[in-house]
Amino acid sequence: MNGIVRPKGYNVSWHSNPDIEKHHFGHAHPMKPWRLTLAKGLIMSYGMHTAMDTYVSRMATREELEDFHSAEYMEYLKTAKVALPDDDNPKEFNLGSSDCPIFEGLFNYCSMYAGASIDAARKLCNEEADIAINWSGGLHHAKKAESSGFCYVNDIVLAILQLLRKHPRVLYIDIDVHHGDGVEEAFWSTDRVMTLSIHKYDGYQFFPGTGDLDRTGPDSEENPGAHHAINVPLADGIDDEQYVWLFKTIVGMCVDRFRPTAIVLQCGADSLAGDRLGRFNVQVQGHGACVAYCKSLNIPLLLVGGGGYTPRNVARAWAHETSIAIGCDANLNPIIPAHTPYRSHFRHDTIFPTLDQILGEPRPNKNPDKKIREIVASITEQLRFVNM
Ligand code: ZLS
Ligand code: CA
Ligand code: ZN
Repeated sequence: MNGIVRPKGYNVSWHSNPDIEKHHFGHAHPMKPWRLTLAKGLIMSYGMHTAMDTYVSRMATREELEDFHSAEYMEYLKTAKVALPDDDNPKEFNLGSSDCPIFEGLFNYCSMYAGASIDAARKLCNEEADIAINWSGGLHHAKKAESSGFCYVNDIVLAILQLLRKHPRVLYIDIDVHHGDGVEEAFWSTDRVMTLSIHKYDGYQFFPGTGDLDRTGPDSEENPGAHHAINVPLADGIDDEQYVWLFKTIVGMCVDRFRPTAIVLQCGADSLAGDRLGRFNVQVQGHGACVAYCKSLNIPLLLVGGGGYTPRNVARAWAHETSIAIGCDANLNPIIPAHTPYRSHFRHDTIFPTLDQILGEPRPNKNPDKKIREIVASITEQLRFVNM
């Protein structure tokens, strides 16, 4: 069991539901809810569940979903019939495209991952948890009345709306390799939520094609949301050293200026090296260092999942990040326990697979240090316009 002990006076709540993991987007689709089963197996084989308050998440109600989504879209999502995806002929609300297929149990799947994020946020509001975790959430592209990029219901927006009932200011941070456009757009016009997304950006080709440095919120005198959207566009191959330095520098500046009373961190694991859809060279250590930095701020923290398309590495990252949340990361034996379910999936690399070593073709780093410093300079300037 690696001697996992429950941290004294510090509560971590873990929200999951095995029913979520059983859904299938379709044979060739990169999004595999089964990666959550792999992550859960790893977390439990280390005994980490014994150090957290664990909850089987419930389905969000229609009323809760309609806190953000339109009633028409939710009705359509609930009644949509399974059909072959058709990209050339986009359906209503973008449902039924190859990115967002209609599959068996779709509405239950969405209600469950949303219910988990809402409950996790409520644990933070009630001060029953210091950190709340929902690895099945983090579906940041969904819009009020549109599915987009494998996301149908925006659980992050719903969770932030819960946090705003109690918290004056929420900082949203998104380390998925894709731009967190749905969350940014939802809070575009308020100064109570600051959104920060770090992502691959190349103008228009890489999905969703938004998130340039100068996209900072609607710039008008009357709009309180101006300057509250922060975007960090990066090129392929960024490594741990640059990524973690950027993360700490920019998050540090945002916290100093905005003084959030709660933080939501979307931990999309497609920013890891070797991801099937990603382009970065971030390691499990670097990805986890972002979580550790947020924890060190001692502000109520909601951790959600997101992308991640090489399941064994997604499981590694989220298990490692769970260990950081409960504070046992330094004591874990890096060799994956022999009794871990599906252990053979981790053995692509070595006979003794470890939690932190991932195999991935190193991608050439196309991010000169000068560019990284220019990004920080530009955001420093932007933050001067945020009222303290
Ligand atoms: O952030 O790039 C696109 C849109 C297209 C190209 C792909 N075709 C199929 C549809 C039209 C312009 N979509 C992206 C979406 C990425 C969403 C990331 C979600 C998140 O990580 C949060 C959860 C995209 N990239 C790769 C694919 N789609 C993709 C790759 C392979 C396949 C199989 C299934 C489906 C069709 C063949 C598909 C999509
Ligand atoms: Ca991102
Ligand atoms: Zn992504």
